[in-house]
Amino acid sequence: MNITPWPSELAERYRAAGYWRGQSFSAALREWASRHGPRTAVVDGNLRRSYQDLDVRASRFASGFAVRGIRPGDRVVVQLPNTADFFDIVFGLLRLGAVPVFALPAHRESELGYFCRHSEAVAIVLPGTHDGFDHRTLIPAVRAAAPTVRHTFQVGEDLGVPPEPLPDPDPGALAFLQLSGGSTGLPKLIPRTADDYLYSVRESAEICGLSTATVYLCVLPVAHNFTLSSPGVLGVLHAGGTVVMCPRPNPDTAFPLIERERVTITALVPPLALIWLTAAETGGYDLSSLQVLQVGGAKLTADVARRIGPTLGAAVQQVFGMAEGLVNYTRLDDPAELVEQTQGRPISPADEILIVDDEDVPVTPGATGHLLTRGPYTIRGYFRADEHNAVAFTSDGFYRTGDLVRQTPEGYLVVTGRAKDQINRGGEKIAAEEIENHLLAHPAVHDAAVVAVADPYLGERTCAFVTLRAGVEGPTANQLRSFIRSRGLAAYKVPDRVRIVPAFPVTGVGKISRTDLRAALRAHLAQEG
Ligand code: OOB
Repeated sequence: MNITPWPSELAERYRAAGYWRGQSFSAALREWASRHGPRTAVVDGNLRRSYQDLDVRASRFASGFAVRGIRPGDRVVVQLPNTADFFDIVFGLLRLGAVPVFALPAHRESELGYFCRHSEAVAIVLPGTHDGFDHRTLIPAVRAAAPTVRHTFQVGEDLGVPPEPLPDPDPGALAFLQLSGGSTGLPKLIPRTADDYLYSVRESAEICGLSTATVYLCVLPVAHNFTLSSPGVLGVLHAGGTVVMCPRPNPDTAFPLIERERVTITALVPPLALIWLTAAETGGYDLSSLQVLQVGGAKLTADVARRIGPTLGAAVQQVFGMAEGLVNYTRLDDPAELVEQTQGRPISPADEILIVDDEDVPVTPGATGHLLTRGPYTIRGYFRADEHNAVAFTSDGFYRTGDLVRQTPEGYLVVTGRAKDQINRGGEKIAAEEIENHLLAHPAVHDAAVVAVADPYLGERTCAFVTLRAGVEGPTANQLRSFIRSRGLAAYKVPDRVRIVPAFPVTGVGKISRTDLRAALRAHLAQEG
């Protein structure tokens, strides 16, 4: 089974309420093209593609993948930078009924090999050289890790062929796999269906006031859930607006695009919002078209939220979402207090929110607790992860987000912390255990614990505590960082600091859990100031 189904009675209710429309991505694209045909859908440098173009190219790419032996249901790992190619490849695969697995451009052989192996992918689509790195060099390692991979395709290759008619994919079936931030050793794959995903896309577009006048700058990696669907590029296409692809997130790249294309809305993580604020203060570009700045992925402080309006001339919208489903938005007409001090409220009246204590008992209203959720676009289980699903979901199907929140009397959520062993490095998620396992692979390392350190700019950075084996020539902290880098993983996962200690600074006796160990080390760091 590729997806954990919703209970049939609930599924019926979601259909009856019009949340699930029984429309595939392929059919959605066809509908958008018939409604908005000649309008500009995507801008990438000097390239402009109409809705009609996207639809025609999706059919050509779908058939192109088919003649190369990709079949409906086959998984294809895609690593796509922010270019117009994204739409050809992803809509091509979706039209065929093949299943994209959305890797991020920062991923390297360690992650890509794992995604291919775990999803039993038959193909991988990689960029050539992107941001100074030649992704083709990853191919041998990926193939060695995942013998199912029969084809490698390069972004920018014209894979299109004259289209053949194809059967419409099942809107209730697995459409694609997103990545979880993860808190255990290996990232989990998140199975999404057209039914559930397109519901969140339509509602998000509505909540964010998108229309044919919308011009969205795609700054964060396009395959991330925020950029793809909250409301993201799919929300914009649903509304008939224009997506402008931004190849790099820095102001020097983004600001001229905002000025030239008269961008109305964009989405950033908090550290980027800070960089943009600083750059905007020095002026130089006309950013007056910008109406909404969405900020999400990590906690935005009220102070920064307050600076956005006056400096960028845009309304701020907080977005607290997760690739597993649930997305919360502050609304565009909310009072300043809610917009600055909360992370919004859910998309749907059918989103169920539970805030519970350590024993899964609901806390008193307004108190802080663990956020659990289920609803019409929140998954019921990760892809092929039975053991993990048993702990990540309650027996009645609530997803344990790992976030600590409280709810205001208005029903808005305030994120106050996190119970999961994850570092949120400016929106980029790092599972402590994944990095610990890489450190433990070093022959001189006896034990390792990775924790978050507060950081004024990124919110959090990573610190790895390491003890070495007795009697071996020990590596230095820098050598350990190089070792991690040599393991072939995304650069943002390399620990910002490595501290070699004689023993873990844990008081008390007896065996302690890794969670407790990490907590003790965090406390130790906090004490040092
Ligand atoms: C988004 O999705 P993911 O899957 O990369 O990460 C989800 C996690 C949440 O569980 C939470 O821990 C954290 O990221 N998070 C926030 C936040 N938004 C996400 N923590 C505090 N404040 C926020 N505003 O990050 C994501 C997906 C869709 C839309 C927006 C973000």
